[in-house]
Amino acid sequence: MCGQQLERTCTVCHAPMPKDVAESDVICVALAGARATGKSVSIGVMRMFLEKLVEELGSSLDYEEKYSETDENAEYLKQMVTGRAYSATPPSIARSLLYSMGQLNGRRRYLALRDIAGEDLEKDSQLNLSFLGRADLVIFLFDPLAIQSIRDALESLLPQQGESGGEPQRVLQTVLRHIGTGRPHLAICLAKVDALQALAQQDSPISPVFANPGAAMTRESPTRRANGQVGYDEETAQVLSEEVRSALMLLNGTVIVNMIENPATKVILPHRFFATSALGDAANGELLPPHGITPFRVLDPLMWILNQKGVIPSIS
Ligand SMILES: Nc1nc2c(ncn2[C@@H]2O[C@H](COP(=O)(O)OP(=O)(O)OP(=O)(O)O)[C@@H](O)[C@H]2O)c(=O)[nH]1
Ligand SMILES: [Mg+2]
Repeated sequence: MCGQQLERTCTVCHAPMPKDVAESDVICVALAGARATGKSVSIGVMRMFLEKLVEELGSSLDYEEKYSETDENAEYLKQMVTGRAYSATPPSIARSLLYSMGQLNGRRRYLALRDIAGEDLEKDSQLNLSFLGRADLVIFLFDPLAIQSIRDALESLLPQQGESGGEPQRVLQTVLRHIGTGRPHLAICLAKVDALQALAQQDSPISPVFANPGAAMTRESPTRRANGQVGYDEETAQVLSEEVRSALMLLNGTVIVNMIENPATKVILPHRFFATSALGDAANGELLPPHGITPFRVLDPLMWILNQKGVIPSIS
């Protein structure tokens, strides 16, 4: 015995972990997608909403700086205050962020997030991404602004947008390869949906979808029971998933749907389609939208996994 205090570490990457991690429920969520699909912005915005949610559930959300690889304040939250968007996530790290959610529904809970740089998924990176197979949830972001016809239709409606990332189906292929024989839940998000909502009044094949006021994709998610208690609305989530699946197919995303519903491995992961917007409006170059951010359904994928893990009850 050397007398030194031993620290618990991950057996794969040797990162330090909290002492009570073995007795706790750690919910692991990885964000994946091509460059500039909005992964890092989503993490910053989700954090603000999660804080409120955990508070309403009777606990508190705390950032575990000691067990995270990044300065959350500087990299994920400062943009909300300064009005400046993030720069691209540097490759070769896949930053991990750990949050304590305290005691929720009778158990100590942690949330671990991994922010993968799109660059690492677009090229053949040497980075060990095996955690994708061990994650509880992989959120895959699909950027409609990367589709040239959508970008052209929105040209006069949006400020100049930055360069878009690589082909989503190739990135998804890489993600599925790293998932391997793992069985994470898979959330396929039609991100930056504010841009598509802006198309409602235009002459585009996708316009009727967003001009329909009855569509779940144009409404915020209900997160409460009649008695005011927080909950997950399974029925609406399923309707939304079907709507997004159809919209993806209209956006030439049939290959994406096929890769998930009829994978080469024959193993269909538990999956669901989502529509999210972290900013609620287009950023203007480096600056965030002038009226501030107005996120839309950004917490839906996390609500799904929190419901699946028994942290929040179902509404319907
Ligand atoms: N219209 C719109 N634009 C968004 C939204 N979220 C992010 N963006 C834009 O997308 C850009 C890229 O966002 P990031 O979060 O840095 O993208 P990323 O996926 O982390 O990119 P990498 O780190 O390069 O992989 C931002 O600078 C914003 O301009 C959104 O909800 N709506
Ligand atoms: Mg990023």
